[in-house]
Amino acid sequence: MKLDIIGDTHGCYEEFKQLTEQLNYVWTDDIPVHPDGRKLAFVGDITDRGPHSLKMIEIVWKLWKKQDAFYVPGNHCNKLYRYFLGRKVQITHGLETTVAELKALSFKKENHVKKMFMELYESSPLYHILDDGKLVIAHAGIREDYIGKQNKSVEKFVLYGDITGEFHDNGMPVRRDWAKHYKGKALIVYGHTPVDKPRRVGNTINIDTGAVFGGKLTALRYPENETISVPSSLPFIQEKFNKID
Ligand SMILES: [Mn+2]
Repeated sequence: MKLDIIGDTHGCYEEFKQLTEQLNYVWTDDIPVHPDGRKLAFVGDITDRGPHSLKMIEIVWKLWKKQDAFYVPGNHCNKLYRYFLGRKVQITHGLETTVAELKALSFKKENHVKKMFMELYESSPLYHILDDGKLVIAHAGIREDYIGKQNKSVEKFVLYGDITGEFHDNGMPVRRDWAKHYKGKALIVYGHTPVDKPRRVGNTINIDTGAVFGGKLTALRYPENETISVPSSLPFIQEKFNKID
């Protein structure tokens, strides 16, 4: 299985397009197709904050429908899903940009996007175990003892990470560094916490290089285990990047 795993896109369609072109995908009918049959995988958080969230939903849905992509949900995906269910969610922390894009559409088009996203979300596992267990893709990462399990604790972990319930002064939740304690054999590929450059700790790699905060959009080529990044076109916001190492 040959994959290109894409970090948190958050509506950064231009960067996504550039990155896939650098990975030798050819865009046909508005989706990237690889001449050698490589597939894409997304670590989640495809929407919110960035300029083209709905385009990302459409592309990921189309690829997934053709079985040309794997997708796992992130916390922003989970919130958008709850919004579509009609639950009371706060239209903040980036969801406001996605909702504004939706509101600019006709009712029919809005409903079409909603249907695509809900189908994608409902059909996707909390995390993917691929390549005979050698690869795990989870939005915020996963503890070794959670691999293979499905419950509320696992869901919370893969969506939000190892959060303590406390917050930093800048409003960001305090997260424990689970990767430092991970001793498993499977390679864990994740995102969620923006870092300046792909962060490898043991058998884990964080590929969220903060595209939506003016950093980079990164892909991990698997099984080559090489990263490739393109710079973001958006303004750089230093305080959004995690400094812990
Ligand atoms: Mn996230």
